[in-house]
Amino acid sequence: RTVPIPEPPGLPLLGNTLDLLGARDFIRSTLDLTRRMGPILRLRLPGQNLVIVTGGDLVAELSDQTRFRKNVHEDLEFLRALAGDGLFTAYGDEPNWRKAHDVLLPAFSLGAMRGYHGTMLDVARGLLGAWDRAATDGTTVDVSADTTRLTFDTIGRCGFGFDFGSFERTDPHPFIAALGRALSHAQRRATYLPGTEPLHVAANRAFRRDVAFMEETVDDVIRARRASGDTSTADLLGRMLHTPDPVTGRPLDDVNIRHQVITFLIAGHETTSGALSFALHHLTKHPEALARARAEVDALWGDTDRPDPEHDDVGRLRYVRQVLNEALRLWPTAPAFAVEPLEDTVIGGRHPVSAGESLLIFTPRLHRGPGWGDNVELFDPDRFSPERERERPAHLFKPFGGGERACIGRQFALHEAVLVLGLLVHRYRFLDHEDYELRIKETLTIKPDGFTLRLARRTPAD
Ligand code: MNH
Repeated sequence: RTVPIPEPPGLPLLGNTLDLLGARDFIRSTLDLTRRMGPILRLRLPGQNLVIVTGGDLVAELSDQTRFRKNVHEDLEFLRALAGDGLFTAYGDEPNWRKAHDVLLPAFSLGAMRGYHGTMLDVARGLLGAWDRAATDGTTVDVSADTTRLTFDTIGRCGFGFDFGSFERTDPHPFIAALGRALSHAQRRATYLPGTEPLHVAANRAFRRDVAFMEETVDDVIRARRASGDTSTADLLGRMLHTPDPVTGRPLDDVNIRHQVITFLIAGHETTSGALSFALHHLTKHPEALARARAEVDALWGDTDRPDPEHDDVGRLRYVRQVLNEALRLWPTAPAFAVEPLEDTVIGGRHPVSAGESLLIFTPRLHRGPGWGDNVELFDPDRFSPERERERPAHLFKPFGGGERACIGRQFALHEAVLVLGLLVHRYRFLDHEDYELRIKETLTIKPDGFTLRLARRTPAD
């Protein structure tokens, strides 16, 4: 006996649009809707029919890779104009996915972080320099803007030897500006009503110009690397240019390499900067957690003015990592990913779903499910203590997606974020000068909107 997936009552024609417009923003309205509706629901929107899954048991079932694979849903489809068959937007059966995955996986292993650590630290010092100036001048810092400068420069330099110099400029680097415009256009295009294309001619032309500019910039970087005769495989670009894929014996082609570079720039910056911003937000509101994070960094670095963290220190910052995990539990910065059944099947023992149908896993609700205990809205890094991690059933925490299409940049993001959060907590007091109340800014990812801080350098007594 099968039963259809529950649907919230909707109005004819408008479907369930009103459910989503009801609350302040998409994340919060989807949080409300999924709390009311339970572990699975179907939403009918104009032109779209969406299954949203948030129950732990169902997510565990959908993690079975013999039955399900990644679904390239509509938002990702629009990104293909920029990122083509790059890792993030490749279809399940595109041959370049496996090829690039095999070539790049070693460059993202835990051990590979040793090679990036020095550059990550150098970029982090750029952020500390900017925040030191703000502390001295008594000006406020825009937390998401500055952490985004940091993550862009880190992926640019570690990935491709390209320096955006974000802390030396007030306006974003032209490439970053073009990428920002292109991403918001791709997003807006998803909401264009059918038949209104003529209204968007200018916007589409500007989009194509931005994409062309980004492609030229990346192609120049690739050409310059080839021309330099440098065949080292120490960074992502070197690896892609000079590692033969084990199956075909040939390296990735140049167009695919361009797609990967753009993919890493897109995937590698907003998510990590959002995670850092949410973590800082929660630390300003939870003095007891901040005190424990401080005790941890002080034990490592004392009150030296210019600590010189080594690679292995990052693994020692266990509580700082728990803080980041807890921030990613409440606000997973890539808040959803989709899978599709390989064949028509029944899920949860009773709901029929079809091959290829998009099943969206909405992680902010998964991460607030009953398996997380009481008071799921409370920021509590002890949820990620080693003992409680061991007890927690698998598949309840998915900020990086799952299966072979899970985030390849996970170790990279965590190494960078733990290092930087540790350094910030060690050096500053965070003055919540506006008594900031969390608002969420949504693009492809989520981040705190309008979150600013005043800073003061810590003194040994703090
Ligand atoms: Mn990342 C895939 C979240 C940092 C590069 N990333 C994913 C997915 C999630 C995700 C979720 C799965 C998407 C899907 O199934 O459709 N990523 C994050 C988060 C952070 C993050 C929360 C930081 C915090 N990601 C990074 C960084 C990089 C990166 C840093 C690169 C340096 N991510 C990727 C790539 C993929 C991906 C590439 C696609 C992998 C694949 O499909 O093979």
